[in-house]
Amino acid sequence: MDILNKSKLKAVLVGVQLPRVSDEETRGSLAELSRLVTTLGYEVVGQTSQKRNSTKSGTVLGDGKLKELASWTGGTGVIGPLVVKKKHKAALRFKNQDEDEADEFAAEEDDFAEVPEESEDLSLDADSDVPQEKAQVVIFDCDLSPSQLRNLESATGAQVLDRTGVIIEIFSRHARTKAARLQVEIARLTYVAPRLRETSGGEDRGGGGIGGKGAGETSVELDRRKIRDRIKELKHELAAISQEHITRRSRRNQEISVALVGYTNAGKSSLMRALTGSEVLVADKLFATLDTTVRVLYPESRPKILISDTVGFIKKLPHDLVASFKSTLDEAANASLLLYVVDSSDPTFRSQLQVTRAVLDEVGASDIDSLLVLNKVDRLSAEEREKLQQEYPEALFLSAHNKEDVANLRLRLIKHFETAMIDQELLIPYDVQGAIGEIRAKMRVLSENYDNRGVTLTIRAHIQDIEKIRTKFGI
Ligand SMILES: Nc1nc2c(ncn2[C@@H]2O[C@H](COP(=O)(O)OP(=O)(O)O)[C@@H](O)[C@H]2O)c(=O)[nH]1
Ligand SMILES: [Mg+2]
Repeated sequence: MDILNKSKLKAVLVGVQLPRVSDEETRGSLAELSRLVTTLGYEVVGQTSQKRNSTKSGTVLGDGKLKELASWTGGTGVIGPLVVKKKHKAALRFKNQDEDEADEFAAEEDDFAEVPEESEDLSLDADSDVPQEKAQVVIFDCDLSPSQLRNLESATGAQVLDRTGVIIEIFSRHARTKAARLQVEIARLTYVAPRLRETSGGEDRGGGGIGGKGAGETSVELDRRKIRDRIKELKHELAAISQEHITRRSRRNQEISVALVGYTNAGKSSLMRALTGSEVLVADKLFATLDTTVRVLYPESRPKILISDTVGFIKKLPHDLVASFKSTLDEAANASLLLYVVDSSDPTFRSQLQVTRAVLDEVGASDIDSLLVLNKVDRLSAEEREKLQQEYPEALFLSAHNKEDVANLRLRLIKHFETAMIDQELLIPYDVQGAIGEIRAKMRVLSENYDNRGVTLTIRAHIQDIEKIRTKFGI
């Protein structure tokens, strides 16, 4: 991962605190955005937030705040001709966007007039975490209209993204199955369509006549129409495969897998790293080819246990994205075991757990075994911990940062799968080739004895797997 570090783009985050939203919520939401943005591979170098009556003004922020932000990115702080440096634009581009066009258009007159400027800043100096380095990307923790996006790019000279854009990009990286990819693509196109003016120049208003455009249809309108058609097509495809999907589910992967589910910040990725060891991925060719969110439990068990990380529930998930979020949970819906991970030090974890369970039921995971993991117990007092233990007697209490806890969880996982297994003695004559190697690779060998008839192995495995080996080698 160090190779990537050098080329990481630096990002600053901007929160907007509306009336009746507490400081705590604003901070929590920004912290979540920071994790999402880091997931996308940016380095978050600073952040700021401002109290506003609404997010509707042309630049969202007040003039003073905008200047402050622009000083972090090397921009002018005022809306002028848009100049986003090309090398800075590489980070997050939607597939259909034309990379070159963003440089060409200048802000249009109507940008300024479109939404009247709001009242002046309520407090100019909300908490800022001033970056030590120049940032190339600005990410807003709210939704931005196409013209706000353009105004902000103009004033900051940086690439500007909003929360929804970030989330859609994460989902598209996590969508693995055909259905999930279609679902996310629909969400992406729905998001992109109104923002098209942004990258297509939008200069030939009312033109028409060229390239099959309808009378008076601009190129943007044409593009939008194409997108609408594409969305329709995708929806048809999606409907056609949902049937297929059900049959695929019944052919559930033979491999044993554990899926970590829960809200972002619960500690899923930390647990994943601790359970699998980050170097393993690079070392093990087989798993390096799998998606990075699936790794093998380490030290390895027999049979191997795969661990998968999920996107994680997001607090303010825009409604349009709910369907595509659910589709990214496909990994979890196919797991052999679900680990519900919660941050036990977060006072809202109970309601989060409820939502998580309900959604997993909806995606067809209700018949999967599960364990509840109350993470971050290092943050609890002895009394708090005791109370929780009474409330959740079945739960595993641990800290992802504690090696011993993680080792215990590993044993617990192995034990979980072993309860469905049986111990069996197998006599393998010396003239049977290959059986011992295959058994060792796939199963846990409890003991071995050599005598003149052959090797007697005591193995612990699923009965079907033992039968398979017996049939294959005639033993
Ligand atoms: N104190 C404490 N912090 C933790 C623990 N597990 C994770 N964290 C921290 O919580 C934050 C979110 O963890 P992460 O694994 O990214 O959560 P995810 O969003 O569920 O993948 C990170 O700053 C972690 O270092 C824990 O057991 N104790
Ligand atoms: Mg994570």
